[in-house]
Amino acid sequence: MNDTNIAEKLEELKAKIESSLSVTDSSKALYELKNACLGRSGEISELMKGLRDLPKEERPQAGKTINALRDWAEEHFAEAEERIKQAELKARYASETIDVTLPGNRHKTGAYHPNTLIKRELISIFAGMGFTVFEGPEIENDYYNFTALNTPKDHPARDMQDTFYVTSDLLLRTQTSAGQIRVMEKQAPPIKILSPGKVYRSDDDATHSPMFSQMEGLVVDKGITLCDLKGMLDEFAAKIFGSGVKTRLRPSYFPFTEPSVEVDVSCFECGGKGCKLCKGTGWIEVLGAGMVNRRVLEGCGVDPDVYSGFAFGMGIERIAMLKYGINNMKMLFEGDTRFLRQFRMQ
Ligand code: 2NL
Repeated sequence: MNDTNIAEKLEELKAKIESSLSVTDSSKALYELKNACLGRSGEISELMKGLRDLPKEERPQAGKTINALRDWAEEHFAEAEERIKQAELKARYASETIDVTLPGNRHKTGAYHPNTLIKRELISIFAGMGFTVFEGPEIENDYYNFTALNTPKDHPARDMQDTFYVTSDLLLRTQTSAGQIRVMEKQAPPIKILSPGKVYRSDDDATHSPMFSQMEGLVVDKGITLCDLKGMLDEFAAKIFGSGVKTRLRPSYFPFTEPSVEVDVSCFECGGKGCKLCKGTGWIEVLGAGMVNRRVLEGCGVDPDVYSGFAFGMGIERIAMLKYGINNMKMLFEGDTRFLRQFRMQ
């Protein structure tokens, strides 16, 4: 090998590198090409090694030329590296692009049971009037469920409510009043409590379920009258059924209240003119109430000559049916999701 020989070889190599770089488009191929050219046993290193075979005086010039080629090659590889890196990044960004405007996968959401919706609405209305919530046990004893509510063993009112007994003394509460008696025993007036919860009666037909939900309220203080009950009911009726809805009291009977009343609201469907919902009467019965019987107050250690109170109780299912236009009570107990999902309202 001599000088001209080397110069030719270098030109050849240069041309080869140029044409190879122009068709290389992946960093892996570029890496291999660079190794073959500039690596430890690459073509340029081999040329350097070949210097040994040249006559001594030619070596410095030839070495300079090879070094120049190495510099040239390194520069061109660096350029190609940058070009390929940018192209690969661009391709990666393109392939990983996410269209954030595409609709997402909807998560299925549940719905609150109508009973839950009504219960919450009632609690919110009465909480606004200063009531606090008290939930008693579902298994009660005979005393709290009956005796304390002026319904002793031989009292005919016991026939009004067929009871599920657990033992001869323990039973499934037939009304949430049992829990309210516990509060009256423990707490001195003024008392203003709301008792929501499940109650049980051995009744089962199209309009009665052996388990249903009740909401009771109790107010005891000095000077409480039936007018206070009426005023509170008016406020309640307007809030739950709409402003303009009035209430009407009709005489009734419960052993635990005296006097006792049935409470009707003016029909929110027809405004009182008479329609299918109110069966042409203009009124809809929604709850039972009354002044707490003095025997009940006495039994709880509350002096009926100093204090008086009113109490009311309503069926949550009944309110739910009226408010949501449900015509079959069984819908509220079957758990059919086609029915329940219609209450997805939050
Ligand atoms: C109805 C009627 C009523 C009461 C519940 C009550 C509670 C105590 C004392 C006196 Cl601690 N009374 N509760 C009073 C009248 C009626 O419920 O039809 N419920 C579904």
